[in-house]
Formats: sequence, structure tokens, C-alpha cells
Amino acid sequence: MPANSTPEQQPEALLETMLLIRAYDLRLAALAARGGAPGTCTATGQEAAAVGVVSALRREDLILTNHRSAGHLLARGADPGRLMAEVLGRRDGYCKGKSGSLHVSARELGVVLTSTIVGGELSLAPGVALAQKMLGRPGIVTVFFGDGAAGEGIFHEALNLAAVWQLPVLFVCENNDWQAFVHRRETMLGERIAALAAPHGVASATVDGNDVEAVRAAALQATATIRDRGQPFLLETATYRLRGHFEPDDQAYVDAGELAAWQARDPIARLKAQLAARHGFTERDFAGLEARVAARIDAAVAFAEASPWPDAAELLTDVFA
Ligand SMILES: Cc1ncc(C[n+]2csc(CCOP(=O)(O)OP(=O)(O)O)c2C)c(N)n1
Ligand SMILES: [Mg+2]
Repeated sequence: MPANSTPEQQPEALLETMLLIRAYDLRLAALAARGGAPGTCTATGQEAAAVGVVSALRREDLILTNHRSAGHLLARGADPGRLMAEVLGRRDGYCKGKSGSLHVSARELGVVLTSTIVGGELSLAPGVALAQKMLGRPGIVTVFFGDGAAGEGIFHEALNLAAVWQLPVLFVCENNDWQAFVHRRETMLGERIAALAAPHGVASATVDGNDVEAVRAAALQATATIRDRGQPFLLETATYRLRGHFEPDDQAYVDAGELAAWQARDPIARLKAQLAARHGFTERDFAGLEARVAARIDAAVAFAEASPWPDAAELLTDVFA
């Protein structure tokens, strides 16, 4: 059972998972900055969007994700050491070091694939859901994609097929306003991706993607609708990427005022403030959680760096072509 996918999740557990994702991404970014790891795409600032959705899923549900996937995997209960080993190309990684961050899958977690081809995950999600339906399996298929992917034709094809074939797909658009180095407003006139669902007959909602409890509530409602009706749903999480497109990236192309406004809406700071106000959490409590997370990340780095390189004889095993 993915440790973080219980329906009765407490806000403290949500915070700890968000802290873990932030710490994992920042450690990997620091390693990349000094040449100790390949450059990866962090989801810093988007932790609530990932954790809110994944925490609402059931064990039997499946996930397809994209280049910004560490948050989805960690929220699903991925072991940070094995994930980091994968990124470093080591034998103990989830795909024996052959996938890196951009293609990782984890069968035991129900993570079918990571697609680095923007929209690739959208092209496969209806097929996976059709298989689930034909095999009589109960799990729904959650597919995470960005606002950039929503600008591709495959987005409409996938929505249409899922609607026509009545497939149990939760489409999750993480609308972070950026599509690599291009702002969303340069590629789309409309601000809301959710508005594109209705013409396909697909129900949709937009939620504040930096409020983890709101995301989780919206995702629980969306998944309940999918399970009840056997029809797809599009959930848009409005969020923001606080770091660069990949590591390292100086973000020189980002408007400083826009970045500062979103930094002030940091989902982790926000949940901490809510926990302090509603449940009396103190700085000491937060420091305790952060220390626990830091220890897990230290152990993850040590595990990954100690893991051997794959054997040369393994080069052509487990690879499709
Ligand atoms: C088909 C394709 N075109 C272009 C790229 C290069 N590329 C990688 S990520 C990215 C931006 C994607 O933006 P979005 O879908 O909003 O995801 P985000 O990075 O914001 O999470 C681009 C253009 C690619 N990987 N695949
Ligand atoms: Mg984007």
C-alpha cells in the first residue's frame, strides 16, 4: 500500500510528504549544480497539487505522469533512495538505472510511466483505462500533464476518446503558467484549461493548486464522480513553478513581480500557517518534521551514491528497442 494514499489522511501527514518532495527536489538540484547528478525538472512550488491529488487515490488506481514527476512518485510512497538511484543511473533505481527521472515507472506503485514527450502521457491514458475497463479492474487512471500539453491536439483526442468510450480517467492539468521558457499567455488566450472539457462532454473543475486540502477535497470529489458514473473528469490545479524549467536554470526570463507574488503563496508555508492557526502547531513541531525529512533525504543520497552502476551485460535487457 503506498504509504501516503490513505483516504483518512491527516494534514500533518500531507505536510510531511510535501516537505519530503521539496527536500528531494532541492537536494537533487544542488547535486546537479555541482555536476553530481543530471539536471532534472523540479516541481518546487507545486507540491500541494501533487500531494492533494495522489492522497485521494486508492491503491488500485494507476498513474501516468510527465517530466515533472518526482512529487507524484513520492506522494505515492516511492522510496526516495530508489528514486534518486534511478536518476543517478544506478542499479537499485526503480528501473535499474535505465530510465532516469524522465522515463521512470514503478509497477509496485501503480505508476505506469513517466513521459518526457509532452502529451505522451495523454496519448496513453485512454488506452490504459480501456484495458482496466475490459479486464474488469476497479482502478481509475490518473494522468498528470501541464498547461503546455493542453495546447497539443492529443489533449483533445484523449478527452474525446475517454468521453466516448466512458473511461475512468482523471485528467489532472497542473497549470503552472509556464511551458518551458514560454509563458502560458503567449500560447493560449483563455486562462482556464478546465473550460476546454465541456465541449467534449467531460465534467471539470479548477482548484487552487497551492492549497493541499482544497486539492485533496476536489480530487476526492472528482474520483467519486468517475467511480459512480464511469466517466472521465478533468481537474485543473492552478499552481506555479517556483524554480526553473530544469536544473540549472537562472529564470532570467521570469517576471520578478510574478515570481514574488507566487513565492508569497508557497503551498508549504500556507499549510504550516493553517496547521498553526487550527491545530496549534509550533515552530518546534515543524522543525521536528523537517529534521525527519532531512534524515530521509540524507539516507536516500547515501543509498543512491553507494548503489553500483548497472553491469555492461545488462545494457540490452529490459529495453524495448
Ligand atoms: C512533444 C514535445 N515537444 C517539446 C518538448 C520540450 N519540452 C519539454 S517540457 C516542455 C514544456 C511543457 O510545459 P507544460 O506541459 O506546461 O509542463 P511543465 O513543464 O510546465 O510542467 C517542453 C516544450 C518535449 N519534451 N516534447
Ligand atoms: Mg506548465
